[in-house]
Amino acid sequence: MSDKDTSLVQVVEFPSLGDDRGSLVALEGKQSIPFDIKRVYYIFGTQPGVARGFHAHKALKQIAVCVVGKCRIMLDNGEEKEEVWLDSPTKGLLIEDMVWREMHDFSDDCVLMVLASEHYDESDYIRDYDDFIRQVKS
Ligand code: T46
Repeated sequence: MSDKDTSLVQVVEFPSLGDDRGSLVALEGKQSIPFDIKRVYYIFGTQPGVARGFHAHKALKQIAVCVVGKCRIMLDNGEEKEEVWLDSPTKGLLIEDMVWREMHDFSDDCVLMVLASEHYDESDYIRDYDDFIRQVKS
């Protein structure tokens, strides 16, 4: 599943079902996506110099894909940090729970689509970094 075998950055390569008309990627829950998909959202029109994220989730798995453009994702599990560029519609990043995430360097055209294992729940967010570190260590 992963082309970089570390605990933090887990990249999923989606097969492109292209033909001479162009390309198509199909994402299915519990198949190419390793969970049932309960929610999809996408981030676009990000203003120059803006970074997003800066939180962790207590119990949420997500796959992030830049379907257009690119951005840089930083992941932090409280012990180590890793970065990855999302720069292809065939490249998904699996983000597990209790991982601090930040999204940086959005290209002007970036459309970042995220598939999530749970419905939106603000109480699942840890938005304070010191609080995140405390919860990871406990
Ligand atoms: C994540 C990263 C990768 C909703 O009402 N429903 C939703 O499903 C989402 C995702 C957000 N919202 C509201 C909550 C805020 O008022 O939209 C607003 C912006 O959300 P937030 O500031 O959390 O956005 P990001 O870009 O910092 O983080 C998002 C996701 O929230 C988060 O789960 O992992 O993208």
